[in-house]
Amino acid sequence: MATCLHAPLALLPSGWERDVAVSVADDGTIAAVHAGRARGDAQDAGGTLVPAMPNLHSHAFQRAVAGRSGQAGRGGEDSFWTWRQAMYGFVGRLDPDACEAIAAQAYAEMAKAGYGAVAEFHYVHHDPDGRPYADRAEMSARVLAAAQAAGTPLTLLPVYYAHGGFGGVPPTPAQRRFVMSTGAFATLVEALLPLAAAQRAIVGVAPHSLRAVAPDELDRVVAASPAGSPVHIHVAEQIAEVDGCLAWSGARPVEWLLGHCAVDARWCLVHATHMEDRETHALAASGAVAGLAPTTEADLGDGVFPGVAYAAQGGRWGVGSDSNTIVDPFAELRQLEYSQRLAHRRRNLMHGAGLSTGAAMWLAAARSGAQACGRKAGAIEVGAQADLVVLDRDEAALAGHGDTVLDAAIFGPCRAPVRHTMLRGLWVVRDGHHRDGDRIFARYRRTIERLAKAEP
Ligand code: NGQ
Ligand code: ZN
Repeated sequence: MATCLHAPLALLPSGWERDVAVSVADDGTIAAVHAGRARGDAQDAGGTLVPAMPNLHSHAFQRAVAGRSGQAGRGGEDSFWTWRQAMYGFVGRLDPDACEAIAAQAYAEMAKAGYGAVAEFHYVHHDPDGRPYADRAEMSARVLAAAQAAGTPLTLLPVYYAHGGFGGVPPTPAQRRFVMSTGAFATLVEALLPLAAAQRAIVGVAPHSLRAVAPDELDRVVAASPAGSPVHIHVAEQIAEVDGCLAWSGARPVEWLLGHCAVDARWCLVHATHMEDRETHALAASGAVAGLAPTTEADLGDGVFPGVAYAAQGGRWGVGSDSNTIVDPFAELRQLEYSQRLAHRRRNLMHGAGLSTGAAMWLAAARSGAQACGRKAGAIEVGAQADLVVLDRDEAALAGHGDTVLDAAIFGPCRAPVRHTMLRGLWVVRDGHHRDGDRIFARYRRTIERLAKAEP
């Protein structure tokens, strides 16, 4: 049955509007939006309405590694690369059941935190010995089942991974669970299409990185993508990666990618942290989305994305929870803006015309995040998926705020700004509780305790 919601304040593509009525059709899309309407017999939304934030980059299984990488490596030397070793250690113990349980917990947490659709960059395909499961799509099917359980609109990005470094370096034993031929990859993509369609999930492709994928493979992986679907790739996250790319090709990673692939609006370049001005300009002009994961990038010591220069060129960007060490779109936006403030020694840098920084960032990230997920979503407008967040009007940090409510939620003393979340027209989170959160958490707890016991 169609729903009509009414909110005293809502963030529409045009900015803040008062007394907004939103009709949601049975198919989970927005059928009508009207500002300046009396409530009538519409349902009271329960607070300010904003679009749910598409999460453009997740490795759901890494949720189980959160809080387990707090010890510096030997000699006090710790980095992205030692964290990766620790993370691979966990990969070695991940079985299909755990994959599903952990992903469901991560997706339920995302909905509670205000995320809508999720793009899952999924690369653990095989068993711990690197042998394909009897069903080659086993692990992908577990990710789909987790999204189904959590009510998450999923964009599944099976990852192609082949090498341990630039120039076709062979993969390490720890990477053998990720590796397959381009032929097997194309078969996997085909096999996923009907599974995904059954729950209205989208299938794209993800060549892991220029480190892990050779140029001819990159072409074949993109050719294997369903027409018009998203193409995501990690790029220029670490200085060692930039140096490795220069040594291999004479070009920087973003420069190489833009020079060798027809990068357009289908593409999402994840991280793109290290760019020179000409790369920043060229990426902005391509129409691709820069997939930022500011809290993960901070956690891993990646560097600072050139946000000010990129936004000045009209570059599109969105955010993702990536390692799921933090699952909170408000925190991602805060980290992004603060990184720019620290670098430029100024304030309110990721701003937008006529809106406060919080609202401008939310709108920009939601729109481009939806593009990266390959969905019509991320905006309260007719035809978009009804992925909506109701901010908590009983949260002290938000009290008394109108047009500044997102600034209070992002930059203020607020831990839990989200009250309700609607995904594809259904209330998945009510009063901070996920509709299936107890069952999902019970399974997660059993799983994580089992895996912790098995820790070497
Ligand atoms: C990943 N994560 O694939 O999970 C990567 C680490 C790599 C981030 N880059 C592995 N944040 O890039 O080689
Ligand atoms: Zn990633």
